[in-house]
Amino acid sequence: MAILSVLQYPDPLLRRKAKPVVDINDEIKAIVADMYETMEVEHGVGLAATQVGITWRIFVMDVSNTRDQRICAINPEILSREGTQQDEEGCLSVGHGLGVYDKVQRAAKVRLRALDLDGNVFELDADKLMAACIQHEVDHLNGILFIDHLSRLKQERIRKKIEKHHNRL
Ligand code: GNR
Ligand code: NI
Repeated sequence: MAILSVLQYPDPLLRRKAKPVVDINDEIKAIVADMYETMEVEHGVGLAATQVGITWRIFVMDVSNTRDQRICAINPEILSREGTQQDEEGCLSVGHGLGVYDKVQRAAKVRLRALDLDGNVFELDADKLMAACIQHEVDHLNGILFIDHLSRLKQERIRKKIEKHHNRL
């Protein structure tokens, strides 16, 4: 197992669209194990393969306080969305550690369909943080970041904050 480095905005690799997994082989299983480990050490509630430079449609998630309810979603699809919610989001790839977070409007409830590590299809109804996380991770697999959902002004402020941090010395 290994801890993977998490790409940071504005890395163009974060804009790639991930490809469907065709065979859940040992390589894919090893990637997922590394993604779980990376999500854990970075204290994220979710992590998409795109964030660690891998362009397969895979995300991992654990929204529990006990950190013992891991979910791996391969080739995830959001089957339905219902209602709206607006909650604070942050991203391990956007100004990690700089206090970059903002409210994002998302569907309040989603139904997810994906493959698990054994290649079995599962469906999951989610709300609250889990619903936000699923939408955030599926966005990553399509090259979309949470800041894309914010106003231009807010995006510009975040971009400047991160740029300043990169130029610190
Ligand atoms: O750790 C994370 N917290 C979070 C909070 C609200 C909605 C989505 C998330 S996901 C984020 C980790 C991350 O960057 N995943 O891609
Ligand atoms: Ni993210």
